[in-house]
Amino acid sequence: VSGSFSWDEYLKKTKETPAPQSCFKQAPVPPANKYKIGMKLEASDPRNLTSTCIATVVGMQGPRLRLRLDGSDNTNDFWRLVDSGDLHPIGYCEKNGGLLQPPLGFRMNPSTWPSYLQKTLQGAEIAPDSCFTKPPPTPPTNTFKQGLKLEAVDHKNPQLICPATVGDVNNDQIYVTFDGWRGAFDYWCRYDSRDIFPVGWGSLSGHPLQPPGHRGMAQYKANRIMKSASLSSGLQSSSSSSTSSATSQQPVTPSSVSPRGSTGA
Ligand code: MLZ
Repeated sequence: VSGSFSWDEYLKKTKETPAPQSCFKQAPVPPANKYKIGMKLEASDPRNLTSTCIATVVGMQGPRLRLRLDGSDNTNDFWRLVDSGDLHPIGYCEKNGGLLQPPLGFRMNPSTWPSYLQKTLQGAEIAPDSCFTKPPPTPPTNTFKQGLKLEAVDHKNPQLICPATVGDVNNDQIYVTFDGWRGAFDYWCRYDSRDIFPVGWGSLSGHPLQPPGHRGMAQYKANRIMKSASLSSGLQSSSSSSTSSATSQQPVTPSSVSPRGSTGA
């Protein structure tokens, strides 16, 4: 499925503009991923942000890690960039006067946590310091504009990064709308979210990029077929011009999503 989508062609067809790199809290050159599956590190518990827990790398894609908190089940995995500020080497928490905590939903008796922790770390493969990369600087202000294109993590399917459009801007928030999905996956996030990327980030970083949804893709393909058909068979201009004026608005335009623009973060 992925690999068939080309931003170049898509942007030419839709006559849309990518959001510039300077909008994003992302390194212009995606960080190298030096982790290995099975390595352990410290991570903030996404469901309980004041807790630092032990996490294991259970998967990866480009510079993104799929993490599972030790002592939790396998239904609460989460993804972080290798240069996320939420990740630290084992020992970091204690060095800074903290205590490692059991994850929310620790499956055993809380009183067994200290011995569980000790056993977990014994003989474990510990992620070396060289795996950790400082997070990129935060752009001073929100410079996104409605209608600019980007790549964004689908929060309902967080392993996926998909073509998206800024549907609205409100102070430090932007509304991420997914091309071709009629709003089902759209969300508000901060402009400095680590889940949004400049156009081309997927191919630069080795992370697959999903194609736009059916609606966008159908229009995109129809446009291509109409063009080649009219070129080869000399279809007259009235039908092809009405098609191209309709498709030039596709996929889902910012104006069609703005009525939902008042929902909060
Ligand atoms: N299989 C899922 C994936 C949807 C992904 C959308 N991303 C914006 C579905 O078809 O619902």
